[in-house]
Formats: sequence, C-alpha cells, structure tokens
Amino acid sequence: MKRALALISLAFLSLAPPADPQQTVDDACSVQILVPGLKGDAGEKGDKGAPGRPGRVGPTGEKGDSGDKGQKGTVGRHGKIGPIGSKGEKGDSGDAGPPGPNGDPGLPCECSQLRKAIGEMDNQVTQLTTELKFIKSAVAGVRETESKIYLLVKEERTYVDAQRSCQGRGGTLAMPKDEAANGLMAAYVAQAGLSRVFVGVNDLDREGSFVYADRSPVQTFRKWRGGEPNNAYDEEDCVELVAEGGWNDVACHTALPFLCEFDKEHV
Ligand SMILES: [Ca+2]
Ligand SMILES: [Ca+2]
Repeated sequence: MKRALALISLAFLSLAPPADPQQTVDDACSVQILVPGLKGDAGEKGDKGAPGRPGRVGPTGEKGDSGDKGQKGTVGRHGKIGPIGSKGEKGDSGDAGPPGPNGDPGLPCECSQLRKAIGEMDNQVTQLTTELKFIKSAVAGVRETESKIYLLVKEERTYVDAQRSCQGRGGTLAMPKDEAANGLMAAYVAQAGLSRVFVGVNDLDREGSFVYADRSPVQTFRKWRGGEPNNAYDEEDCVELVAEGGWNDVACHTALPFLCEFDKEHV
C-alpha cells in the first residue's frame, strides 16, 4: 500500500514544471531515495513503560466448598429476668393425706358437777317462779291483825305441800285459834271467791287429837261443822276452813288453795 502511494506521488512530481535546474537534478535523485530500503538493525530496548490501567472486575466466581465447623463457643452471659407471667388456673385438689397422730387424752369429765349445777339452777328457777306467783298473790291483797298477817294462796296443794310453802316464806298454815281470827279468815276466803282452803289443823299424829300447825292442841276454841270431824274413809286427818267459817276434816292428799299466817314480829 505504502509502496503504491509512493509511486503515485512520483508520477505527480514528474508532471510539475521545473523551477530550478539544480533542484531538478536533486529531485531526480530523491525519487531514487524514496524507494524503501532494507530493514535496519533493531534499536535499543526502550525504557519500561508506565503501569497500565486496572483491568475490569471479573465475573463472580463459583461458590466455594463449606469450611470446617468452628469450635464450640463459651457460655453466654445470664439473660435479664423476664416479666411476671399471668396467674395460672387453680389446680385439682391433691389426694387426701394420711390420718394424723392421735390427740392427747382429754381432761377428766366433770359432767357430774355440771349436771349438779344445772339441777341446782333448775331448782332456783322453779323457786323463783313459785315466789313470783306468791308475790302476785300478795299484791292481790293480804289481811292483817295487830300481830298477824294472813295471805291467801290460790294454788291448789296437798296439806303437806301447802304447809311447806308457807314455811318457805317464814310462816305457817293459818291457825284459827279464836273467833276473831277465824272470822277474818272466813271473810278473806269468801271475798276471794273461794269455798274452802286448807288451814293449819290436823290429827296426823294421833287420830282424833287435833293440833295446830305449831303442834299446840286445839282446846277451847273449835269451829267444826255439824257432823265433823267424821274421819271419813278413815283417812281424813287434815282440816279445811269453808267460806262460811266452819271446819271439816278432809284427806290430806286433797289439793286445795291454802291460807298462810305470818307473825308480824318475824316479818
Ligand atoms: Ca282423822
Ligand atoms: Ca270430814
């Protein structure tokens, strides 16, 4: 190629008019010189060039094989305490435990003393109830003389119980020892709406020998109704006073209202 261009340039120069004869001769020689010569000897080796630019990043390589497993690490630090959890549901009851040991022996029973105390309290209640009734009767009114107080008790009792009731209050069954006392008692019974009451006269110790409740004998004053004392059925050893003022012997187990008598000196 280069050789063709050289030939074309030679042809062009041969057509141009000559300006200087000397130059023409030289130019004719120059044409000869333009023909390529033989290849010269190799020059000296140049200095080392500057480093070239970095090449482009190459493509990602294939995944390598898994490495060997590392050594086990040391125990980590203790973690923080977590928040309090919600309350759980109640669990089922557990099985019953074995029976416990026997207890110590108890104290000796004092039941007998308790029964005795209770019995005494019952007696006191009964006594208080009786006294209350007695007071109610007393409030209803008593009769009195200069030396005596008479109280009519409208509770029906046998002769013995009636005497015990009067004695329990510091008195005795009433003893009509004279006309005045007997009349007062009879009026008292009649005004109370009663027909008869026990008074303190009897022949319990000896049949036919009547004595008062104070064991003094019935002597001059006596107020037997007609036909009395008759000791009917051979069992009449106690005496009742009827509302009209007369006496009659009756069975002691008969239950009647009764009349108590109290000495004012002892009240
Ligand atoms: Ca008799
Ligand atoms: Ca009789």
